[in-house]
Amino acid sequence: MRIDVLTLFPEMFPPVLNASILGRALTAGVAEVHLHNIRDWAADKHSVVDDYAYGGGPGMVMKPEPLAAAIEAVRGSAKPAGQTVLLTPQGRLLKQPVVDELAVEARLILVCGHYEGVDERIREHFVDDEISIGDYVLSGGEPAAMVVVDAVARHQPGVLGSELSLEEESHAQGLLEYPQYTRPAMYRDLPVPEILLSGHHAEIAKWRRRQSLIRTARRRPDLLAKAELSEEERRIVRDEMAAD
Ligand code: 4G3
Repeated sequence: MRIDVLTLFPEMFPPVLNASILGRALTAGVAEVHLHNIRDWAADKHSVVDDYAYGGGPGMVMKPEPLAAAIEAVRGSAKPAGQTVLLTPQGRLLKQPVVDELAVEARLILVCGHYEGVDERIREHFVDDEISIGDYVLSGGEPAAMVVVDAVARHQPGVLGSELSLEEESHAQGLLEYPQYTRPAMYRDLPVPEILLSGHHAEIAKWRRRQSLIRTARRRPDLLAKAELSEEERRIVRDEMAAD
């Protein structure tokens, strides 16, 4: 997969992209991220990329010409063009199914907005999709683009964990993860749950499933509406919700 990022701040990306599992995946060539400075497509000698809003009001708006030129140039540089996605608080919310959808593309172009936003004509005529990573406003779309790169890269074959089936990843089933422990078995006066030390794999799987259900019922009851649960699992959830 190839991801092109259009941004006014390309220097924000390498420290994040080169770190951790994501960094290893990109170094291994599992995916390529190409960074482009939108300012390079500004036409005037001062490289102006923003301007006042028509109709007045506070804040600046990103001008259409540099953005359009950047998108067209980057689209032309490889085939197939792939989806052009604007990161914006007004986009559809990024959830695992949206990640899964983006992850199968051969190419993605991520556009990071700044100032008070992007000229509406860019949204309408140069962008295929608008995505928000959550209901809050950032000073720029860059952190949101990094979230998309990370989430999408995790799905590429060869990335640690990408071979886990949807069966195994509890979030894919609409549940929260069960609690995890590692050594030591006793930390200060805090023991690891005995079942996990027992070696009874079937019992451990049952315990984990139950913990996922309890945790989801407590923290994210909204997720349970879509989760596929057995009658026994529904009972566990009901009991947990009743126990206040
Ligand atoms: C306004 C994305 C602001 C319009 C971007 C871009 C939050 C998110 C911006 C626009 C952002 C998010 C830049 N803030 N929740 N700020 O994904 O197109």
